[in-house]
Amino acid sequence: DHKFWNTQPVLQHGENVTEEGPIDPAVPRDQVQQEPYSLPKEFEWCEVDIQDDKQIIELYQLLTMNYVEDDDAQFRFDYSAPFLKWALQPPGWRKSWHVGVRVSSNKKLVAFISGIPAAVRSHKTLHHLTEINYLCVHKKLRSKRLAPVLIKEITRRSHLEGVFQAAYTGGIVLPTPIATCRYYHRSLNPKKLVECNFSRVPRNSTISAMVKKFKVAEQPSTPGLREMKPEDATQVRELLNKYLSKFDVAPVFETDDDVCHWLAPTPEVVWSYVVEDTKTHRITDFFSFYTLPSSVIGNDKHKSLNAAYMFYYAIDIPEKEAADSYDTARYTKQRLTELMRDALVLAKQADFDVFNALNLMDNSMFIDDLKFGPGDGYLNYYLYNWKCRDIKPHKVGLVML
Ligand code: NHW
Ligand code: EN5
Repeated sequence: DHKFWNTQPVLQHGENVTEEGPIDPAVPRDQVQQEPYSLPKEFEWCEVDIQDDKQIIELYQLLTMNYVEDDDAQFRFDYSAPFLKWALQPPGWRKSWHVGVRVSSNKKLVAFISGIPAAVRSHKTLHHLTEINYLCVHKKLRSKRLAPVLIKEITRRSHLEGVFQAAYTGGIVLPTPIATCRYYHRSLNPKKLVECNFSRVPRNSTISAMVKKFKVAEQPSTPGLREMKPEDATQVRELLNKYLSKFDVAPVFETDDDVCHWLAPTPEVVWSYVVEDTKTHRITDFFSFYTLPSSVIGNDKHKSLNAAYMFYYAIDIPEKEAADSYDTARYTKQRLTELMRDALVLAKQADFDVFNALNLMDNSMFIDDLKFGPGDGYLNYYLYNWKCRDIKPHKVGLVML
């Protein structure tokens, strides 16, 4: 029983979806509650101005010490300040959706929630919705029902902007996931992963056998592979939107600006590559991954694990393969496996310790061949105020940071 979630416009446990659509109707702006929700008296609301160096560091420190951990509290996500600036300021971002809570007496930042605007399609409906992320309450203030107040406040601020749907993901199960994906991990630095207790040496193996098993090539092998440039945005947008159209939930990149923001390389944040056909100079393939280190909790030797996460990718299916669904699948598996093999090489060159991916999109086609193994974490996908049928992991085309 969920005292808070029971009151919210989300699919309740056991409810069937007969028709997709909103749960609550949209409300005109002048009928939206104009005052912020009340906080317990020792706290006050603030907008975190992440363009201000002092405030982005306060947010970074709150999250570094208090954000998501794995089930055994061995690792904690350590989103960098440049990453947070990128993640929270896409085209159309709003300062009023970077919501903080401070202690009134000393102004210490103790809680946060954010929204960013996004165009996301579920089945046949295109939503201009809010993507919610970075919900965090300081460890010392847990279980005091602050999270529901943060959620209601970002909902109110979303309604004020005329947005009545949201998308969010989480490790925990709430009412009610539209999809559940599993994390997979590909070791790049097995020795360090073992020293951090991220992975173990199997009983029938040794460290040196593992080092050998997870070696990758020195250089990528796909002809025409190069870093993406902002000038590639138009072609990447077309290629990616077309590829994403086959999934049941996926973003729509509506402008070249969106593509430049999310998918052009950003140092230390996002890594993006294209394959330019050596003859026609057309872009035929694209892939990207992002940097998200984790703090290693209570380890004497290692303080941080440097992880790359698979982000968006797309391949062009040549006409002769596209004519037949069997040939399409075979081509996709082959082409993707070779591209992702190169992604691993590039990630290794950039000194990542591990390459992570979820079993969404077409990732299952290369996960085994490229020696990814299942992790102990799952990621649940949610839509707020929208009834939506269950979606299988391989039909999920949305990646949230
Ligand atoms: S998921 C990562 C969330 N953050 C963390 O896990 C960081 C570490 N944990 C914490 O900081 C990515 C705290 O434990 C948090 C909860 C703050 C998580 N989502 O204050 P109370 C996101 O950011 C419910 C949703 O006492 P707490 C996505 C819980 O079920 N609800 O707990 C965020 C319970 O309700 P119930 C969550 O431990 C999406 C109530 O909160 C939740 O001190 C947000 C307990 O509150 C979670 N991850 O603080 C929803 N974790 O009904 C957006 C707990 O079961 C919805 N709860 O009694 C859409 C809004 C926009 C709509 C626009 C139209
Ligand atoms: C919203 N955008 O559980 C974010 N990570 O598997 C919130 N496990 O790293 C969503 N427990 O399996 C948060 N090693 C959900 C994820 C929370 C973080 C999380 C998991 C994902 C993880 C590692 C470490 C486990 C430590 C003990 C794990 C095994 C790797 C091994 C490599 C070799 C092949 C077999 C698997």
